[in-house]
Amino acid sequence: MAEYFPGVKQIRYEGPGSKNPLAFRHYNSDEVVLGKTMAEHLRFAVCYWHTFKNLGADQFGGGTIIRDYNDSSDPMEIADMTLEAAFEFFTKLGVGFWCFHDRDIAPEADDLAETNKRLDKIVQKAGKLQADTGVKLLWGTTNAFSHRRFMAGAGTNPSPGVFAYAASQIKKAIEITKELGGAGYVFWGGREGYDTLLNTDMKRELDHMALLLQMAVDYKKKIGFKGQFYIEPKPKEPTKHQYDSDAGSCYAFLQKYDLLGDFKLNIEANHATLAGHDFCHELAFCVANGILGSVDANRGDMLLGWDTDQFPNNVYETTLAMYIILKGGGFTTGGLNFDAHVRRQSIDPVDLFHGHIGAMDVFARGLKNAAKMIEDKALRNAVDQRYSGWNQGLGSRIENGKVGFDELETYILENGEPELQSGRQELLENLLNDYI
Ligand code: XUL
Ligand code: CO
Repeated sequence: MAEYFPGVKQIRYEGPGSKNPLAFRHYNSDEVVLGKTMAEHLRFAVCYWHTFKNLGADQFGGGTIIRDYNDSSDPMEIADMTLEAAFEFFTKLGVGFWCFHDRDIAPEADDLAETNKRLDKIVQKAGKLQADTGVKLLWGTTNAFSHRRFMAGAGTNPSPGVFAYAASQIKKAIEITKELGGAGYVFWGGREGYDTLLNTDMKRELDHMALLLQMAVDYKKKIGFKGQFYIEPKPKEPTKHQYDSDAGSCYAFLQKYDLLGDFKLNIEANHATLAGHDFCHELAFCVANGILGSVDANRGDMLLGWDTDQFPNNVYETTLAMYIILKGGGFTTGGLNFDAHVRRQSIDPVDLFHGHIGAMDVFARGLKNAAKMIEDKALRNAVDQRYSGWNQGLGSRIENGKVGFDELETYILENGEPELQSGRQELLENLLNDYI
């Protein structure tokens, strides 16, 4: 097999003092933190689409990045070479997992039967590379948003024919995810929404989306796929309004259609900010409601209003994120997938390593900081203290449903104005900074 990253050797942990840009300063895969290794906690995955298929194109210009594994006029030869390059990259970087869309790994042919044959060929090779390297599949997914047939959506398309096409494509993508031992499968509805209400029957579209997901659940059971299904919320882009706009809207949708038992969420940091939340809000909402599944780890740019998909680099954010994830029990089937790409000017293959090394280190620091916060219990004690009024007396009578409006009014008439307490936000912000 050709070597596509010849200038880079295995990336190793060299500790915080290292000046080697191709080494980890903080991510030490076997180091044990709170009873598990860092690799087990963080479950890092490289995404195929941005890392190997994205060649730097944007709205104003074509690709800027030239790769050896892309140098052929035969699309299947490109697919073969790209897969080899990908597994070389995963191995040299030292991640345990990868993620892909069906159309990332094998190009679409003239009809579905031929397309599926191409997929089978590549999946066979991927299975062999997984076995040779030990790299596993975190999740697979379907690209039902790039082809022109999906311009008005997949499950929410006004045409039943397009709905059927999407269903067929998802069926195959679940099959290959199962074949590759995937721990999960993601539904991201990039075009499941609308561009204008003038041509949209929203109720019908939502009902159809639920039907598609129910069919996927039925099929998953039929073929015995044991992986976890996830929905990945995003409010907009490419569509003006996407139905799965944030964790709250996904939760309501899953409850309404009785799908809550079969789905968790895959939270992406940049999607949270597009929804007007922050990453940690979305994580905390999921933990509070038992639906945190996996994470697409990236960041946006405060001054740009679109999905810039940059690599995470903010220790403050990864510390709080890991604190919330650990308090929620940590990852089981999910992990941290770097849904991020290098910038258009970062044209060298080594830039892919710099992006991922920095991202892994910043989450490793987040994990270690969060573990200390959990051990010290300082934040937890402050929150427990704040809500301690609910543990006895009036609070416990309210929580246990023992009182109603009449009793509460009597209580206030007898006891007068309630005592207030400080939120202590500044103190707690200082406390968090002490761990960073
Ligand atoms: C798009 C996005 C997708 C999903 C998988 O913004 O995040 O790549 O992660 O379809
Ligand atoms: Co994503």
